[in-house]
Amino acid sequence: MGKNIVEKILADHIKKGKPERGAEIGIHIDQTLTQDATGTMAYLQFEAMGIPRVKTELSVSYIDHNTVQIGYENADDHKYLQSVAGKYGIIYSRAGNGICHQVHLERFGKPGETLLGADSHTPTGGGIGMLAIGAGGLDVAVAMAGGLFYMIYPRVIRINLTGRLQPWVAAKDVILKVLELFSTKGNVGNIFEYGGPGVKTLSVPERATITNMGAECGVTTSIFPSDELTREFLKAQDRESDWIEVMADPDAKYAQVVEINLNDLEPLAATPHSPGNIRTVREIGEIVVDQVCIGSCTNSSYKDMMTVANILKGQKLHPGVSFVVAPGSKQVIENIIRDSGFASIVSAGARIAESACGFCIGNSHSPKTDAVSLRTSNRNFLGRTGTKSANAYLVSPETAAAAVITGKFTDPRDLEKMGIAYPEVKMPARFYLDDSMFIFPEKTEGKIEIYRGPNIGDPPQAEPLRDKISGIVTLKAEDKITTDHIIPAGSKMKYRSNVPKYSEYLFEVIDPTFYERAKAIKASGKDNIIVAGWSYGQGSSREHAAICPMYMGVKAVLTKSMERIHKANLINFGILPLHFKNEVEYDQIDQADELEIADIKKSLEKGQDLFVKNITKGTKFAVTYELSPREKEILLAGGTLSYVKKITK
Ligand code: MIC
Ligand code: SF4
Repeated sequence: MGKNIVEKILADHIKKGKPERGAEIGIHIDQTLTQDATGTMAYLQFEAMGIPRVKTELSVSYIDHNTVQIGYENADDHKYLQSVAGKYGIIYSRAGNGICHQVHLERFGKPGETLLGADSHTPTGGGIGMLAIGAGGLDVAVAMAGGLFYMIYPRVIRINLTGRLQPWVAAKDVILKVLELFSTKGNVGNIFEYGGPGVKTLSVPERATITNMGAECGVTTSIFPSDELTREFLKAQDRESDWIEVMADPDAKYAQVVEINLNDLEPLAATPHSPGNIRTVREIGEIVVDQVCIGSCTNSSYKDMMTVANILKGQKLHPGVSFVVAPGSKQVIENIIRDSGFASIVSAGARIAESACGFCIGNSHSPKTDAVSLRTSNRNFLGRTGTKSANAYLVSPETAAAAVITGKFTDPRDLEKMGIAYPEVKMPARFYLDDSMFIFPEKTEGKIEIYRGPNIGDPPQAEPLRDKISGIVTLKAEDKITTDHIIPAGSKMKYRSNVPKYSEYLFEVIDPTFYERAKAIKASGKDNIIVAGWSYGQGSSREHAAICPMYMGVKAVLTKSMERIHKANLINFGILPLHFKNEVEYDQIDQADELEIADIKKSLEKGQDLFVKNITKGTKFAVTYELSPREKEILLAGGTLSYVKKITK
């Protein structure tokens, strides 16, 4: 029987478990990537494992998130990461070299291999035919130490592309369409595999835009075939020898097949405050726009930048618009300078931001109060821009550029009426290349001292699972609570290496009093328990959304459903992830209720439901869990770090 691409790559990498849908499998990881905001914790944990050198084929440590450097904290973290990279055989990508996913695609991604990244948008690598998966930093640390990565053997959904995108309709509109079809919840355990005759009409960066934002659907990853266009892209990067063909067999089977005719698509936007709220740009109408931000790992490639440059050539920005451009990498900047695109962007009035995450994570360029902000990034969760009252819309570079000129939401197809022709951007046959912003480990010989400034603390340690949880519902939250709600990034992200301080901002965006409540409950000797609706933990891979709750004494999270990476992070840090057996029980719990969950160990061992006694209401109800035997052992050991130490003793 023929195989699809996912089955082929998994077959080459599976080391534990059976290739059966829904089963837990352990796979070998060829490459890893980390970024600085998740990386400090990942490397602190890696250090604690006591392994002398990384065991992967290639590991890269990128500095791209916390590059604002107000105060010493970010710079301390960078120096720490640089010293760790040198000591343990990791390539260090310096601040200024670009956003991890863009740079990794350019310089390191390899078709047919596995990549595990401490960032949820690692699936960008799927654009080049890699099985690229986002995970918490601790899982990435384990992979660097030579351990397997555990995942559910996926359900593979084929997205069959036919036709060709019409002028002014972009790859971003393809993934926004996918988000319209699949939404941001209910896709755990699936992988999107793209195929069909439309694939060959999309360049590698366009494919990468599509796989990047599959993360918003909550799928494990997304992947395109590796074909002649992939070969050309790698050749232009002077990496043709990294190319292999990766194709699905003609008779490959899929759990589901979805058709998208590229001809039929039109410019789309994700409206506030979820990437799943999709409308056409025409439907939205001519809303006045205050800010346009172009960049982020979704849309910051050479092709994106040249498209914007060609649209803006000879144009000036509208007086009402603040316009920010952050090219994705140093390579992108150097190539658009050489091909005269940069001048058009600057001349149009762009504020050029560093090649980094910047505006995307609310780390800079927060818009004004109540602003309408058009962004080419991938997430528009409440407060993520850094301005809680702002309304962020996610659009293509074409739609963003149109608003720069008109000052309002504009279907980019209407630019033709203004005499602006559709820019057909050709991919260069050869990029200008310069790897001098990487520090390769062989150049860091000798004994390297690890640098630890005052911002670097010890990784907090979970405690072994107790048989009884006796606690208070510290927070009852709704559906689709994202990790941006749980622990904000932006200006608070500099505390990533300082868990006690960072914990003060838990749930700040939805409930600024959470921290004080949790502190008081912990001080009273009770446990903290979080209750939430569907799709808890959407979004980022940040394990601080588990570490900080753990630090505050959260022992269980009880939800209607939970997203993959967040659930793994909770387990890694010893927090019990539970589900309502009967959803109506959610309605019968209130914040501040006192709950008791007893006989936990015996029930887990026997695979039986747990029972929650609601002492306040005088009720009792069953809750369930989806935990593999390995995950149960991790919880019993007190988190992954203790578990790894135990099994490698
Ligand atoms: C994000 O886009 O939310 C981030 C910031 O890149 C996160 C990682 C983090 O929180 O450090 C992600 O996507 O995993
Ligand atoms: Fe950086 Fe934004 Fe991409 Fe996250 S989504 S990696 S913050 S650019």
